[in-house]
Amino acid sequence: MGFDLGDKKDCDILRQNAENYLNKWLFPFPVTVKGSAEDFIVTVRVREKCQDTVPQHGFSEEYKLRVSPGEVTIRADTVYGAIRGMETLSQLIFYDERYKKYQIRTAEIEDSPRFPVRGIMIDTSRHWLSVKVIKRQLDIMAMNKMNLLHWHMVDSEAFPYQSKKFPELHKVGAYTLRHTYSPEEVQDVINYARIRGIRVMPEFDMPGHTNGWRGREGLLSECFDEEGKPTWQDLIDVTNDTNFNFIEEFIKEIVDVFPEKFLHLGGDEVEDFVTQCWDRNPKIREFMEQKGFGNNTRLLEDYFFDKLATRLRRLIEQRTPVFWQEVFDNNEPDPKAIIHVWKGNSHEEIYERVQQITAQGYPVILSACWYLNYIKYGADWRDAILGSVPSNSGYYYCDPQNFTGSQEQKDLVYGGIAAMWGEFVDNTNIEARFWPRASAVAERLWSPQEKTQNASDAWPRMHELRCRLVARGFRIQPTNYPDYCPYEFD
Ligand code: CP6
Repeated sequence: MGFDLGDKKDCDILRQNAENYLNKWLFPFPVTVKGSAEDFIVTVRVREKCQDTVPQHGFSEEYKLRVSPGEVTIRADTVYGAIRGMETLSQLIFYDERYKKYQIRTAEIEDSPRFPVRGIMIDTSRHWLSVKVIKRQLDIMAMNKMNLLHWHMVDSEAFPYQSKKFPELHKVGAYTLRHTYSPEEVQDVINYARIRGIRVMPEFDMPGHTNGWRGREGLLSECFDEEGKPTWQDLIDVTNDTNFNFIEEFIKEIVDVFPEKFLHLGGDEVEDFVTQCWDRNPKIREFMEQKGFGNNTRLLEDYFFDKLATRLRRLIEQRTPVFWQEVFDNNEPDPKAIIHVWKGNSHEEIYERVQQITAQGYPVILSACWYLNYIKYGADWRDAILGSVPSNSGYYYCDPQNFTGSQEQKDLVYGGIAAMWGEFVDNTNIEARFWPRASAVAERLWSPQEKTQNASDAWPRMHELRCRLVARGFRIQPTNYPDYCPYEFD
């Protein structure tokens, strides 16, 4: 077996994937197409150029795959479509018990994703993740046809990002100098993702969840407990213009480092810290008086987000800002912003929020249904997980367009991100906790609604994919159904 890449012989994306599928993911298995010669060639034909492409929102992942005794062909508009086709081809290979050998199913497939955004979120603040482990997740994502890594880079606990302009941030904020990401490592992750048709969307959360930024003198406002004693500083001092200069300079660097056009700026849970850090802070209170905000800290939040938008306007011209849903709930997001939904106690409640946000014309990315950091006994990819809502409310059954609204509203639902907050995961357990639970999300976001109504139909696919990836050396937990794999991990 080999690949004929046609006029794209020099394309790094196609070459590296061809090599990986041949040497790593198909193993040294002697694969045959039933009824054809032992050896065969996969013809890959791609319409658009490969040179200098970076996957961006709305990129085509469509492909046509034909496997017949006489020929194996992958046709696609983009190299990213072609590599999705290579993955499907690899999944058509099976062990034929009768002939005691590996064979490929014949097939005629035309395939493309239902939603443009299909991702996972990692949190490298609460626990550091090695580049090696992040890359393993990127490999598994590609095998699940996911296309976006949301990198929640920093937070209250630690600042692992090594800034070129502001090295004091990681020097003070990282757990240790080893628990960081150098500029070379960040580029390595971005490039590894690009080769797999995966975008890397960084998040720099502000103005809350910012204690990790403590290396920057004067950035955080002083906070006080009930007795007036100094306490945990987790909010930016938004009254100081120097801080906006700093944010502007910092984001300028981020825009240079990350080619991804979506830029996540957080905005979540600001109100958890408003009492300690703004209400009880005399300097902030005085500023609020001056501005005529009285003691309404909501107005100070608005001031921050307005000023952030103004200050970043020039930079953001080539970017789309993404905010957690509080910025929609409590403030007025930039009209260009995407709203990232993470709250809601049932699928119905979540659909209702998506309905309201799209009614205001904002695009939505959904995570609320897919908080994979929650664990409990059972097959949560399929069954109840949210509050006390019974069965059929697992990850698989959440459909982001399942609300009453216009076609325009439905089109504003860009997709979803399975989130894994880092409090209880690190290099030792993130892989098994993510997968195959995120595979249920991947199928929901890729496949047509009418073909994905039923988790019992999905289970054999989940199981098959899980075993296949176990055989490829990934630590993917069982689908929570008594089962076995033809190849067991050892
Ligand atoms: N950190 C940040 C977190 C969470 C959020 N933002 C979070 C909230 C609730 C749960 C898990 C995580 N740890 N920055 C919310 C978006 Cl259950």
